[in-house]
Amino acid sequence: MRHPNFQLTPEISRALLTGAPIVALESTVITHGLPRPQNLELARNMEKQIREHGATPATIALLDGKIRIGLTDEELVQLSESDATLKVSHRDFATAIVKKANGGTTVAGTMYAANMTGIKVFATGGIGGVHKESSFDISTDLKSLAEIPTVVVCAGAKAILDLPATLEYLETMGVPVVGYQTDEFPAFYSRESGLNVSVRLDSPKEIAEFAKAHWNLGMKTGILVTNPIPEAESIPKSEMEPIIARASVEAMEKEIHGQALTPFLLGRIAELTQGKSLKANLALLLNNARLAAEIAKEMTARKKEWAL
Ligand code: PSU
Ligand code: MN
Repeated sequence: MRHPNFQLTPEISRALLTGAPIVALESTVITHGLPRPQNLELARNMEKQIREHGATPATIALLDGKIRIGLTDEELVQLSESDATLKVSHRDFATAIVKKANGGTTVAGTMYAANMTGIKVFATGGIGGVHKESSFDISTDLKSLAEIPTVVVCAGAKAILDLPATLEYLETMGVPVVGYQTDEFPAFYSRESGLNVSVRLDSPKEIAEFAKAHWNLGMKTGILVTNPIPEAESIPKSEMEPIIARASVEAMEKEIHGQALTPFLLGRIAELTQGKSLKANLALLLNNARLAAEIAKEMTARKKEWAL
């Protein structure tokens, strides 16, 4: 792929040429989602998990205004320590480019860049969605899921969001919501939400076959794969609800809106749970990296059968 604003590492270019499995990783989780030094540790561990499961990781971010597909370890360090990073969703790419800025790409931003490059599988923690207390705050992540044909592996969405409204939006836009070994839409820290997925699939192979069937029909949407947090690190819904409610009220009182809202809520929830939510967050991210690597392997094995 040749584009003046994109820069791929030689490893990713090679993997793309040989049709090897690749998993894209977002970087807003590094720049805005997690505190230091856990952000760097997590970024390294996600890459490691993906390699150990037979795929090539492609962390996507902006450095000096270039859209970078794959980062060196020094660059991961630079990104994780940088203070002046942008949170880059669709409308922010050109800003980062003209200002030669560093930035972490959101789920939406990462889907865009991965798809431009030809990477079809992407692992993240939780997607953005429809916010609760705010009258018209809907994440670009949902629009991207409606428009960009990639498989996004996540642990559902946080209960800081209006989960029923988020699922309604995805239904309206024709986005399949897959439950991996579950019938229930997981709520990030919690395995339960009381809400249903559109289809339950029990293996990476079944997910790859589903993606093939969906896209070979001419569907253009993304596919959201929801992977519940491992039992041992999960926090029950009843324990999270009051904490989330308190953080949301504080955000309203402090008049925090827009791009700043998700990072504020995540930080407050980590404080209020005395780090338990952070531990859960790290565990589910690694769990998603593993599943995404398995799906990428199954998908590359079937590539020739695809109309894409
Ligand atoms: N949800 C999380 N952790 C995160 C994010 C969401 O549990 O770090 C990040 C992701 O990068 C996501 C973005 O794409 O926040 C959504 O932000 P917004 O709601 O401003 O679109
Ligand atoms: Mn928003």
